[in-house]
Amino acid sequence: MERTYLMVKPDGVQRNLAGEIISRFEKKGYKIVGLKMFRMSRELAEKHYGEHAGKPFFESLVDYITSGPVVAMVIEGKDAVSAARDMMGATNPLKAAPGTIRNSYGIEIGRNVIHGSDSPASAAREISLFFKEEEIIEYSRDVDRWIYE
Ligand code: IDP
Ligand code: MG
Repeated sequence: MERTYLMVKPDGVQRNLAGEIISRFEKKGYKIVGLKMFRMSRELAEKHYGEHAGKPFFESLVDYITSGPVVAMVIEGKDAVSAARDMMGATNPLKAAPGTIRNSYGIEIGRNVIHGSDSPASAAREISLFFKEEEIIEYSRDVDRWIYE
């Protein structure tokens, strides 16, 4: 079992898509083990997107991600990192495969509705950046035997 960090970005929250997006991961069968809403500070945003520092879109990316509240979650399940990336679709919503979250709800790369960790290492880093240990809830679900064989 693997965990990944997902975040409905400020445009997704403003457009009332948070519930819809959370629901996709719930319905697939992933277990939500952390969930909260907060507004990111510039300091945290610059840390989170550190790999993009210096790129032409960096300042507007930080403006965007700090422009309003985000809904952050940690989900757990088989191959959660890569499966969630597939469910999100390509970074540019116009290039994202039909049916993916970014294809369904976005048009522009700078308003692409959701963030998801791109590797298990990024997931570990991002989960610890945004969640305290006690905010991650360990629990079992009876339904798991109907999701996993
Ligand atoms: P990802 O979110 O699919 O992992 P990254 O390349 O890590 O994509 O970029 C992080 C975020 O930065 C993207 O989700 C998007 O919001 C923004 N971004 C990436 N490339 C561009 C660009 O060329 N113009 C504007 N924003 C961009
Ligand atoms: Mg990325």
